Amino acid sequence: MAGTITFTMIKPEAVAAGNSGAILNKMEGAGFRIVALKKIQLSAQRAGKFYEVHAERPFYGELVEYMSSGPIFAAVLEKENAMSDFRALIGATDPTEAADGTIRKEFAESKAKNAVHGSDSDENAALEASFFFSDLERF
Ligand code: FUP
Repeated sequence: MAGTITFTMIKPEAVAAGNSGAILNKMEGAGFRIVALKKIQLSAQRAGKFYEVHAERPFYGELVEYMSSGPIFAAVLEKENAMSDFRALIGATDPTEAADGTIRKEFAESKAKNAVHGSDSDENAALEASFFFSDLERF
């Protein structure tokens, strides 16, 4: 039976540090199937649109600047209970609070530069996946 999907990004600091392969390996090792994957650099405008829900938060400007500062990997992942299992795999937003064995614990630099994104609901996973990928790019 096909699982549900979630959406992830490997963020600029993790890509620049050469951790993309290790992070993707952790995702596949945890049972997530890569449905779509691409390396892309967001413009500030596109990053601002992606994070529009945070527009009123004090960190929004820095978040947009950071997420457009270098290339990222965007991916759609599939697994049973993908969204919630993936949130568990990446760990807390702040790496100092992330559990041992999580991706953010191992790879994140800080709360802002926290290595990976993971969708926070099934609805957002579908919206975020469609922000980056057409149906023709998913296998
Ligand atoms: P998460 O769902 O764990 O990615 O966290 P949020 O949706 O709360 O935040 C989205 C992104 O905003 C985080 F990945 C990093 C950034 N952020 C900050 O820079 N400072 C904060 O205090 C909270 C979030």
